[in-house]
Amino acid sequence: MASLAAFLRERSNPATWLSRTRTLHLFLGNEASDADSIISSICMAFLRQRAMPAESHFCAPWVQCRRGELKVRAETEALLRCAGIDPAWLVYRDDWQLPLDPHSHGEVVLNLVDHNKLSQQGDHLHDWADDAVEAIWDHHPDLGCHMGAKVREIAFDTESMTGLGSCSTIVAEAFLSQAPEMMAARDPAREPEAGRPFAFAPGKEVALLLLGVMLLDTACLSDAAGKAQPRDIAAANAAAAACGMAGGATGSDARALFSDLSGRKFSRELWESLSIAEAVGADFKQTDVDTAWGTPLRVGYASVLAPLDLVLRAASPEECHEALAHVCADKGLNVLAILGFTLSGEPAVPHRELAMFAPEKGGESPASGAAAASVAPGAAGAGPEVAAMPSAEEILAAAASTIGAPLTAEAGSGEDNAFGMQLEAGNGVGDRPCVSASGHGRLARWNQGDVKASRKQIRPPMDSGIAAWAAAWERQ
Ligand SMILES: [Mn+2]
Repeated sequence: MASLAAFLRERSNPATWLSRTRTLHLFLGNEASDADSIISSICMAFLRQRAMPAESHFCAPWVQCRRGELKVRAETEALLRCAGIDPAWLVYRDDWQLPLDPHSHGEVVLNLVDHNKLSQQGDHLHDWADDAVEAIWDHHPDLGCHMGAKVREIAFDTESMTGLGSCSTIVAEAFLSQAPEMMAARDPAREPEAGRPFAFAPGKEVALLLLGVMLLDTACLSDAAGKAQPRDIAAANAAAAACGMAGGATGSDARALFSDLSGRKFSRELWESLSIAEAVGADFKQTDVDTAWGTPLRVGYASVLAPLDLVLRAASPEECHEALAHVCADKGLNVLAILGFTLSGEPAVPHRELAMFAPEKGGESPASGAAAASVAPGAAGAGPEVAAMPSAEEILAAAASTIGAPLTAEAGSGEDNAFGMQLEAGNGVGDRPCVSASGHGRLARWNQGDVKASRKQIRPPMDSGIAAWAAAWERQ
């Protein structure tokens, strides 16, 4: 069995991917392209290739961020290098194009890892891709798409709104059941290479990669973070054993691995070096919903791992608003939620903040031109008709109400709101109040009492609440 490094090197030139004589199996992580998405899709492609004849089936991971965007994902880069993988060997979203016709070069099928609905973001996926999804391995709420896929393994319980801590857990379980030798103990006969903590027999780097992600996704299996489920703990222990780590996934070796990766991920210097636009793009997802006024409404969700005061720092509240309005114009957003997560102290105590920004001009989504044109005939002779749409104030209020977040200090007890949203006191960026308005838009900020509620929990009620509101909206 070739090593994971050899497997990836062999796939580093995407010009060799398509061939008339075989099926191309692409493995995609989600649009945010975090450590879980990148590592899980790489490892799953490696495992699936093992079960298929190479002459007729070619498995390749396709990383869904741009090549230049990996540097913002410092913990992922470090983890790859620690396992002997050069990030340059990976093929990124901007390195390759999906063929317009999936049958023009032999069959192309898609495998979704760490998400269960193909991304709407960008134009790099063609229409046929929706029907080419063959397998799904995920731990997010099931959006009920790609129902024809042969495999739909989605570890999320909609009743409790909780899923497995990491998609890497599912991948590790698959290795343990299908190729246990690849997750077996490290090779005692080999010395660690320079710069690496352990010596791996070929194929066993997988255990280190998956363990690193499981620890990152569960804050080192911490109870306070509330992410790790028994399956995560079991898989992490198996992976730690494979790496020969003393004390399993909670021993000193694993804790050292976690604190190195987490230190990079939460690095103040890293987040300080990013502009508002770069910070928003570091871990970003979006949803489009249909509206009563015609043009789709686009909601963005950015996860950031630094205090919002740091991420939103600007010379003045107006400059902060201006930068956020630029991001929204760039991405075609009508509202942007920024979810801040930080850890402090030892043992680490988690803290969450939330900001929502609605730009004054609204998003210019790619569809808005066509939709606006379709409204025009009714207004014949009345001059150019601008379709009525809600103001930034209305959109912000609607978005906030979907998660029970108060927009006035009186309502801000935090106790009764969904997710314990408490309107933040007015300090931080200049003298901005917790809800601030400018010519660029409106910004609201909350402290979040429920530290266990991440984007995975907040996005579904926001998506469906905004969709219901937008579909029923009438001009006041
Ligand atoms: Mn994940």
